[in-house]
Amino acid sequence: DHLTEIQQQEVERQLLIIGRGAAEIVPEEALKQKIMHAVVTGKPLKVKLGLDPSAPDIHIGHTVVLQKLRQFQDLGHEVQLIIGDFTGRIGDPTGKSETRKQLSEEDVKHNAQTYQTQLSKILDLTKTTFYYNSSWLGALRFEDVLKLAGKVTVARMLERDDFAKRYAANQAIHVHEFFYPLMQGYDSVSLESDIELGGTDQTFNILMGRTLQSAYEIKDGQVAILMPLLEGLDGVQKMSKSLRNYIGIDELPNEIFGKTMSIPDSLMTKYYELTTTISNESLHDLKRGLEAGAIHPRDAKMKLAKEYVQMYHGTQAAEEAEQHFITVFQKRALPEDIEEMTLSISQLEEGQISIIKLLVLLELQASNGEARRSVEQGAVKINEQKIMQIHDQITPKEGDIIQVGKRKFVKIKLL
Ligand code: TYR
Repeated sequence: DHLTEIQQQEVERQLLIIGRGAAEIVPEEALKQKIMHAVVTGKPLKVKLGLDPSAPDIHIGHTVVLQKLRQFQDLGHEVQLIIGDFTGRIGDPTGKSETRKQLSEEDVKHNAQTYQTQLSKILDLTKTTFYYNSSWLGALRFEDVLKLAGKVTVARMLERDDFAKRYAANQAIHVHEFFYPLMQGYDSVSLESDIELGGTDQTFNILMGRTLQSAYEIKDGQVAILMPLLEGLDGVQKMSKSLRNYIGIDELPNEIFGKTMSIPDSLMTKYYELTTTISNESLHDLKRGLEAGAIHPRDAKMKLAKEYVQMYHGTQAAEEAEQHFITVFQKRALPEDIEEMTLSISQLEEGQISIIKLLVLLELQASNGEARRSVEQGAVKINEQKIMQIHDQITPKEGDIIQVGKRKFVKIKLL
């Protein structure tokens, strides 16, 4: 309250930007205190993000936290980017039902290198310091490790639900897996981070950092900023390399464009909010427009696809990818007289239906099994867009054209 009015406004402005899209901020009050402190003293906050280089590609799912980091940088704060070359070798057990295979030192080195180049497309490198956590974790002696392990109880470890589940199900938990959260937390001790970013699945690990900072007598422990997990192209599961439902930021422009066009309509605002730099006002307008039917989801998607190519390959590539998509889409000859099939709204669930069910209902396929095989073979298209996953949920619209193979077409009539 000894802030000037201008300082107070600045604090509010920063909180608004930082809060956008965040699933949770823990503890919220501590964030405000930290920002107030930064505004008054002019000392930037140290904002940490760790990435385990377990796969060499950054995808749109990762950019959710990266965009948030960029917002911090634009507000004058500094980023501590940890390449988890040491943690990456154990692999984060978060969300895993089995012990992960440990990566080799070689893999980790190679992946870490491609990360740095890709990250420079989003972050302001003048406000980013890169760290490799092997540089401090690798230097700990056994007695240091014992001291670290002495700060946390087994009961607390077992509070983490994936550990709890495995323990209850008599599935192995190896002791080194308990070290994962300790190592991640120790990174925050080592760098005295003010804030740590992560997806909501990182809650336990990040709060462990806060606990350990306090155990190592660092005042005002780090604040957790937890971002929602972004569903991938299938619209259901979290975007990830292993599920092949991702858009890599290093993919070719036409790939990025085409993949973006296959995102379910229902996810448009979420993608815009979390993965683009669109202003809060424009975001609001987009939301309203889509809800009111004034903006067609397809147009919103075209714009998003172009935006991604522009962000990761530049303006010219964006123009070209858009043109390419339009030409290919329009050139492909569809038969003149496509049979219309009626679909009743009551056959949908909240406007949606699984692709398998849809194919059978429209009599394009005789059975679920047949439908599944066609999707798996890449033979199913909606409005010329290939359907990738058998568990895709579709939002059918009047006039949509569903195609199986080269010859079977149906146009949807909604009733
Ligand atoms: N556990 C994080 C993940 O899997 C990566 C990470 C590693 C985060 C080290 C922080 C850290 O200090 O996404």
